[in-house]
Amino acid sequence: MTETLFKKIIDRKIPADIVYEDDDCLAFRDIHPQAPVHILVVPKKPLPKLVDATDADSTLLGHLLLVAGNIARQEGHEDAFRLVINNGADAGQSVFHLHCHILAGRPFGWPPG
Ligand code: DGP
Repeated sequence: MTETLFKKIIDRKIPADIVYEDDDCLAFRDIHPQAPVHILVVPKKPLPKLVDATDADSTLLGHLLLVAGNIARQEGHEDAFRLVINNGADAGQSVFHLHCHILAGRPFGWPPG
C-alpha cells in the first residue's frame, strides 16, 4: 500500500506542527486552517476512511474522540468546537488516511456546507 501523507507525518518523514501524540494517534495543525484552531487527529493505524473501520477498531475510534475533546480543552475551546470527518472524495476527503478535524475559534453555521 502506498504510504499516505499522514503516515509520513507520523513517521517524521515530513514536518508538522504536532500538538499531541500517544501510542495510537498523532495530532497536528492543519496546513490550510479553516478556523483559528484547526487540528487533525490521525490514528497511527492507516485506515483509509471511516467506513474501513471494523468492530476491532471501536476502542481506537472512541480514543480519537476523547483525544479530540482533550485537545479542544487544551486549546481553550472546550465550550465551542466542531469535529468533522470527511468520508470519501465527494464528502471532501482529500487525504485517504482517516482523520478527525478539530475546528474552533469562530462561529460555525448549521447546516454545514
Ligand atoms: P480532508 O480534506 O478531510 O481529507 O482533510 C485533509 C486535510 O489535510 C486538509 O484540511 C489539509 C490538510 N493537509 C494536507 N496536506 C497537509 C500537510 O502536508 N500538512 C498538514 N499539516 N496538513 C495537511
